[in-house]
This record gives sequence, structure tokens and C-alpha cells, in this order.
Amino acid sequence: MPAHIHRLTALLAAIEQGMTLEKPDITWLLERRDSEDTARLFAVARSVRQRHFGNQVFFYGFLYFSTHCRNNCRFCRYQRANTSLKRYRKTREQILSAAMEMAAAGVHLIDLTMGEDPDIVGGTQSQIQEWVEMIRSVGQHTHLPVMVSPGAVSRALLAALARAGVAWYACYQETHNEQLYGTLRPGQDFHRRMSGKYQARNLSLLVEEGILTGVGETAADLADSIDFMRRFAVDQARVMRFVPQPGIPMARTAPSGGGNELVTIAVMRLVMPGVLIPASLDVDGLAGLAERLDAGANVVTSIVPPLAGLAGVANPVLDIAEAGRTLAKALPVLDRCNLVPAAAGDYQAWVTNRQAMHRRSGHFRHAPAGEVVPCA
Ligand code: SAM
Ligand code: MD0
Ligand code: SF4
Repeated sequence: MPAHIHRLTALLAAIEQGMTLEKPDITWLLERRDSEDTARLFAVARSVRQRHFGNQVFFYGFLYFSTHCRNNCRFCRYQRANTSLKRYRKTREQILSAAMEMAAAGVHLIDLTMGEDPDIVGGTQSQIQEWVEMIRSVGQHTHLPVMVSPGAVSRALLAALARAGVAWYACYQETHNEQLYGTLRPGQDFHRRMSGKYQARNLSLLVEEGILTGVGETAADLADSIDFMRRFAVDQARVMRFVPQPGIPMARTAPSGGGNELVTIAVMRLVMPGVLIPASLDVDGLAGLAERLDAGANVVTSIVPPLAGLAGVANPVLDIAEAGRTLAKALPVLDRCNLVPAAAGDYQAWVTNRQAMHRRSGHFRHAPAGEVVPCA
């Protein structure tokens, strides 16, 4: 038997028995590309998912309510420097109406996402207050947990969001290699972005972390990210492939990284068996859903109402007007993957359990070398 097959067999058997993977093994697994090897990896990822979540999958409604942004992330079409773009900021009524539509369709959560809109996060007290109240009203009207993806914001703002009943703070580092981060998110302090995740956690918010593939990363970089996510105990762990978009310089000069999104999803599942892992419709649309679920993901994200004039991020329009990012279109795919949508109460129960788990663990803080340090 070739040595790599022997190593894969041994590792997969050890994982099935609950062994903790070390970083060199995580890196090695992330490098698997042979289709027979990846098929085995995905099969074990599905069996680990089955053990922790049965055949249940969650759905997240995605509401990108402001596409204005003060930052210049190199990978993102909403970067400030991109002037080839029509931007929008939805009203409270438009936001509530789209959220209600998705709630009625059966999503388990509403993800309220924005660029770092200078008129919101950089706005006056009353603009910020109005924004927090809008977020509170989405939870109150839909009776669903709310995730907020506002970028790097102050502790005071996170505290206001927690008081408004928000369940989740999503903030993606993209990479935990500080040097690579500096090229992807120029002018945005690495440690400030990291610290926000600890502040959110210590305010009892659940935290989603995310990384990109295809941006110049190595397999070892991805392993470092996954290792951080495990030590921090993120509640949701995301990976998305970089999608080059016209209007941004990186679309022409994109370095190809060492990562593969599907393999990374599977390895995340093996390293963090009980966390939520998105299968995002934002990268390859509906056509890419089955392969992400088959790799071990268990949350369908980027459900978008077709006629509300709302955009995606990685892909601004793909499948939206065609109603491809809806539960109605995703359900037959789930069925083919032998999966079912979870009951609403099961999602809320997962959230409540997870919050209780973090309360028992106490408070932690970010340290510059990347350690997860308990607060004295
Ligand atoms: N502005 C907030 C922020 O940056 O945290 C919220 C938006 S955030 C949810 C947008 C995320 O989408 C980025 O963190 C990145 O992971 C992903 N993204 C943006 N442009 C992308 C692209 N072209 N391809 C793939 N993913 C992309
Ligand atoms: C998604 N397009 O779920 C969304 C977005 C932001 N929290 C999530 C990247 O794929
Ligand atoms: Fe702005 Fe977020 Fe895009 Fe960066 S990723 S440019 S912060 S919207």
C-alpha cells in the first residue's frame, strides 16, 4: 500500500475514535487532492457530522443591508476604491420586509451584514442608535436569532448589540498569517480585529470566524487558522474560495493559494466536530451546494429573497433574481444528500447550549502571539 494511503487510513481511523489532530497532520490532510483520498476524507466528515447533528441542516437568511464601505480589502468588490459600483443602503422598512419574507420561508437565523458604512459605524450617536434599534426590531418581528456582520467595531457597539438581543457576531480574519492579512486588509489592524472576537465572546455573543482560499495562503496557514478556531472554540467556522470580481485590482493579479475550499470544509469538520460549518451559496450558487454539504458542512448560508434588490458579497447577483438562493430550491438538494432542514426549536436549542458552554468556560483575551489567554 502506498505510504500516503497508509497514513490517510491511520489518521481517519484515529479521528473516528476521537483523537485530537496535531498541526502537521492537519496540514497534511489539507494538502490531499487525489479524488479517491478526498472522497474518503469527505465520507468521514459526513459521518462525524452525522454523529453530532444527525441529518439536520440549518438555513441562514442573508441580508446585505448597506454596501457602503470605508475599507479597501483587496479581495472585495465593495472596497471603497471601487467606483464602478452602485451602492445602496436599505431602509428599516425594506430590511424588515426582506427579513419577514425569509422568516416565513423557514430560515433559522437572519444575518444582517454591511460594509463598514461610514454613516453607520462612523456615524453620530443617533445614527448608531437608530441602527441598533433596527437590528433589535428584526429579532422582535421575526422571532429568530440574529447574526450581525458589521466588520471591526468598538466594544461599546458590541455591548449595545448584545443588549439588543443579538445572538451572533460574525467577523472573518480571512487568514491568521499576519503578513498575508496585511496585504488582504490593508490599514486594518490585525490585533484589533482579533480582539473584537474575544470582546464579543465575553459579552455572551456566539462568534463566527472565517478564512479564504485562493488568496496566496499555504496549507500551513490554513492549519494555523483551523488550530486557532479550535483553541478559541469558535461557534461557526467558515471557509470561502476567493471569487475574482471585476473592478478590483486583485481580480487581475490574484495569487493562487494552496487551499481548496471543499477539503478545508472537511478538515474543519474533523478538527471541530460539533461546530457549525457553512455551505455558502455565495461562492458557486445553488450548483455548489451539494458538494459543500457532502464535504461536511451543515448550514446553508446566503439565502437571499429574489426580488428585494439585495446583493451577495463574493457573487453579487449569482442565482438571486432566479430565486436560486431560496429554501424552495435548496430543499431538493438536501434531499439528494440525505439531509433535512432542522426544526426551528432545534436551532435555538443549539444556540442556548453553546452560550451556556461558553459561560462555564469563563472569559478569555487575545494575546499578540495568538494564544487564547484566560482573563485574570
Ligand atoms: N464588512 C464586513 C466585514 O468585512 O467584516 C462584513 C462583510 S464580510 C461578511 C464579507 C466577507 O465576504 C469577507 O470577510 C470575506 O470573507 C468574504 N468575501 C468578500 N469578497 C469576497 C470574494 N470576492 N470572494 C470570496 N469571499 C469574499
Ligand atoms: C454568506 N454572503 O453567508 C454571505 C456572507 C456574512 N456573514 C456572510 C459572506 O455566504
Ligand atoms: Fe468592506 Fe467588508 Fe468588503 Fe472589506 S470585506 S471592503 S470591510 S465590505
